[in-house]
Amino acid sequence: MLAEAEIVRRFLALKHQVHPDVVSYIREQNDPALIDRIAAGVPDGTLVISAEHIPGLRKVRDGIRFLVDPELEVITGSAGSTGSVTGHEDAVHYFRDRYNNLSSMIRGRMTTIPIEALVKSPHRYRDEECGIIGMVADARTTAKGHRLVEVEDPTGAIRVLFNKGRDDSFLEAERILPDEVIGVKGKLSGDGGLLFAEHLFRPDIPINHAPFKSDRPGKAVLISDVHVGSDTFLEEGWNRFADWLQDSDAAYLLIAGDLVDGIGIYPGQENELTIRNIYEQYDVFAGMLRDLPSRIRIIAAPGNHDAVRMAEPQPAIPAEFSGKFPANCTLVENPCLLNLQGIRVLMYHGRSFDDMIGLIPGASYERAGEIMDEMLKRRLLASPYGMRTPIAAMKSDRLVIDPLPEILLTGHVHICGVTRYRGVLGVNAGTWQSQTSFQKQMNIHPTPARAFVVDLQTLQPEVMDFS
Ligand code: D5M
Ligand code: FE
Ligand code: ZN
Repeated sequence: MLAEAEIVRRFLALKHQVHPDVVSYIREQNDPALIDRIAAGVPDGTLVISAEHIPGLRKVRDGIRFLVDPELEVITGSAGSTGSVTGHEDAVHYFRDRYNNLSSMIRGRMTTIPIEALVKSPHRYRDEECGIIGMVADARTTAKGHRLVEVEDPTGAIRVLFNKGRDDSFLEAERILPDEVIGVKGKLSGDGGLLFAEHLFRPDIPINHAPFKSDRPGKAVLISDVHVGSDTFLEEGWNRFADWLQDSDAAYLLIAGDLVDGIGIYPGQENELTIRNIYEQYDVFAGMLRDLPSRIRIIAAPGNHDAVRMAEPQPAIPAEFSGKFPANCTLVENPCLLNLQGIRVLMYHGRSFDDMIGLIPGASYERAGEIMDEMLKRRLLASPYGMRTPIAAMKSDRLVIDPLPEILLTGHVHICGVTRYRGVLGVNAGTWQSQTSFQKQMNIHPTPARAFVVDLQTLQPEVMDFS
């Protein structure tokens, strides 16, 4: 397989710069002749060769949307859809489901061998390039700075070494997270105990993915983390937002969790609450929603401050708390997949940011967009199991990103972020709460009182500042 640097060099020799997507495509195709074929077809004046210059690779839109209700459909995560979580056995189903879903996204792009075959008869594979797909059981950096990853498929387990000195995939290997599913191509050690990695595959988004765009006008407003009841909730900013909504042409308002501040969420919270009763917090929030134009369809999910179980998927806010919510508000689970006139929106509160920011070198709360890219590459909203993000091991893995949405909406970090990764728009919608004492300690500087407006015909976001 050609090294990344070699592919870049060959394009440079032909006086072209090249996008990393194209480099990884050529490596996956394992077809060096593709370089000349691509270069031959590039129009004059092209600065950087991108996926659209690959001959024969057409943009594919996973097109037709069948809509029961053409205005609003909850595809997954409607209230009450979360099944029961029972005992230990479901963890096995859960991980099998995650593996099946994610491995099938990689399988078409590489030839693979069951791990058991490699481990049991290494002599048969010693001199060839071997491919495996497995879930990451453990990932660590060795004393010499290499990356050692234990990978499991349904047949067995093997250790994979990413050499820091030679391999192009090393930078990506540093970002390998527990419980994500990866493909690896490499060479087996003499005794079969170790696979020396040459290329890392992730489920990822196809480079020719084209998002769906609505055929009729429609705008969605995206917000998160309202935190009603907290003494740092920004009522004035919210009122300016509510006034603005009166005259806006928005058809939808999506709220990605932490609707209220809750009670007993962190030690000493009672000293930072203006409303100390959870029912009253939801009633006040309900009143705020009732004051918004009733023509707007509101969709609201819970977050880690809301009065439902922490483990994800989190159930919708129950009737006990939502009695006074207006009729134009639909309560959904966290996460949920919505369909707004053909545009799929994956809404996830974002508890897993805490885990991913801790594990990914260089990641920061200030750049939530980069973490959303990492979620999309892994096709997982939350990768590690058993860390800060509690996950309910159900029969199927609702944290797998499938099908692809047009928009990924998150919150939780309280700092706005926007990204566009292979056609998917990622928005972290920020918060309506100014800096809390906890965030001061953590050195987190929120960007409060903002709302994002997305035009569903163009998928262009616009940020509105009500602070
Ligand atoms: O989260 C508000 C902010 O605080 C968000 O930026 C994440 C951060 N946060 C929340 N919990 C933790 C923990 N346990 N460690 C580090 N950072 C955290 P909210 O969910 O609104 O409280
Ligand atoms: Fe929050
Ligand atoms: Zn939160």
